[in-house]
Amino acid sequence: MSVTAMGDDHEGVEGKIRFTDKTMIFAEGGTVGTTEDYGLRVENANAVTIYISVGTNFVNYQDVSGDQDAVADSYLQNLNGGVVKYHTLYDRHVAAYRKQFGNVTLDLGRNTQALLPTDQRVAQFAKTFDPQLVELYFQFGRYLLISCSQPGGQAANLQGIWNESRQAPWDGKYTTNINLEMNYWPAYVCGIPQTFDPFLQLVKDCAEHGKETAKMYGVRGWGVHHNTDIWRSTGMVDGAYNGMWPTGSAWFCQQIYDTYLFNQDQKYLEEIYPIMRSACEFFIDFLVEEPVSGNRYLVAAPSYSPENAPQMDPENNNITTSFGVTMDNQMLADLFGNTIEAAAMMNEDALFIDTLKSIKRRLAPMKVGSWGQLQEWFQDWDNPNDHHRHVSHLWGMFPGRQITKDTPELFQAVRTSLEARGDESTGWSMGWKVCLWARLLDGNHAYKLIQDQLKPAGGRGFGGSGGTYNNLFDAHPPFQIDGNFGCTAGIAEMLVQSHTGEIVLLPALPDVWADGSVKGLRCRGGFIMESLEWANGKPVKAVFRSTAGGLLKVTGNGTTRYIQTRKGGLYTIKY
Ligand code: FUC
Repeated sequence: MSVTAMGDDHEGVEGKIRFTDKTMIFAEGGTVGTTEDYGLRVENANAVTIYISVGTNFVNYQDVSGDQDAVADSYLQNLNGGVVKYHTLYDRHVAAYRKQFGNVTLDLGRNTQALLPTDQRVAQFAKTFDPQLVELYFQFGRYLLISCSQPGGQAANLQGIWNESRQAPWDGKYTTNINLEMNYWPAYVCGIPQTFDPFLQLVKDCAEHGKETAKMYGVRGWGVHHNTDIWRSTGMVDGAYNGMWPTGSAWFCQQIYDTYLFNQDQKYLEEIYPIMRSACEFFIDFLVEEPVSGNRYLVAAPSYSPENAPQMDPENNNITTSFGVTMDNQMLADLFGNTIEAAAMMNEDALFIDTLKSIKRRLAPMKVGSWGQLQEWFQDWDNPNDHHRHVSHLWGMFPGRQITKDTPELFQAVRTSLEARGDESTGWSMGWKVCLWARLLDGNHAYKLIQDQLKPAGGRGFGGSGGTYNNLFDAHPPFQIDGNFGCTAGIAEMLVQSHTGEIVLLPALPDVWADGSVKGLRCRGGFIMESLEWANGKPVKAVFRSTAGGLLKVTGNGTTRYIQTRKGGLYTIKY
């Protein structure tokens, strides 16, 4: 049976997607027939296997000339007229899945809570210790990313592949001022690098399409604003309040370069370098001198601190557009810094490297404000009672790497800002805060955030408190998958960190996880942590595989070890 349908028109634009659903039925014994109202009738069968295949005319963001029928047919052809049985397909699927899932294990202990149904465990988690639920949630996050992001497919959007309605919240798109990037935080550290590919493809497409956006501003390079979609839109959407944020490309570049730090793959670097170079060209032309400080810092303007507004004027707090906001300054420092690093490895022209360096020197620095907070805006406008879900100005600590314990004043300022912001928020905001508290090296507070996130959500629709649904899906609310991924990455970040040029074991271990083990997490420098065991809150043994050679520097239990590694070598450290 075959049904063909069309995508809806949207905001006055004609729907262009066609899709065909072909359903094939194999009955063992009995008969298969049709009914007058276009249904199927199976009678007297012992067993029925139903195969559903869906094809669309989507080829890529510029091409919808595909043949939806042929695509749907091609999947059914794999059945070879029913010769290939369900069990064979199922076994193939399980084997392909296990290959990706099986290389990471986490053991934080287990108690009788693990015997309860999941809804009760979520309801009790904040008050009753249930270490296995964290392991389950962590592995569920890996499962979800494997399931919704595979090479050749689309990147995980706001609902992953689990949107249930034709009009998904926020159109089921990609919000680039946090949500899309958060989806990919676990990809490398949690040992599922292949899931990163669709994101990379999205970045490549935006780097191409975003040249139009650059032209709109009259500058070179490419740009993207706070949102994109399957059509790779890069211009401003949703008006100035949400959309006037021209720095999305800087975040994309942070994430694709961070991936290089993990995989150390020169071919990959060659692939991404032109994207980073071109993003820099955009900002070389786009940045302007700010008129306030007297230092003529180069800033992005107009822009804003994602979706927040300074609250110094309660009558007028919906005015957001600004310049030189902290997140932009951090992302630009990161972009230019990383591109300088990459440029040296790519034998880039010296003049271009000098230009990058001279721009980087003129970017606005981070500032500690009047109540000890890290300023969110260029001016000291932060309100200590502001509990906004976005913590954009803390980007320099996570996912960025500019604020560490080696910058103690800024480190403390992040803490002050985060304490004022409060813990409970939307699902994704709590996931981000798990990562931030891990980078603040405060395992107990990171764990408190996991408790906040793993509590029953307020409801299914908009509004209510963020948390987790009974099936362990994250709740903004409504359902939004990013919080699952943010928290999953945060759990890994509590166990190992590698953003400062060394690998730090158990940097943010909460007291309650005194004993445990983890296998398969990945570290920058091309190292796979084949295993880490700890007892009484201290590492006992760690085993690393080097995939690229080079110096392995590992800090654990108060000591630092240096090991010269060779590609493929296995190194054991005992404490
Ligand atoms: C941004 C966030 C919202 C939500 C939406 C999809 O606009 O500020 O909280 O996650 O993206």
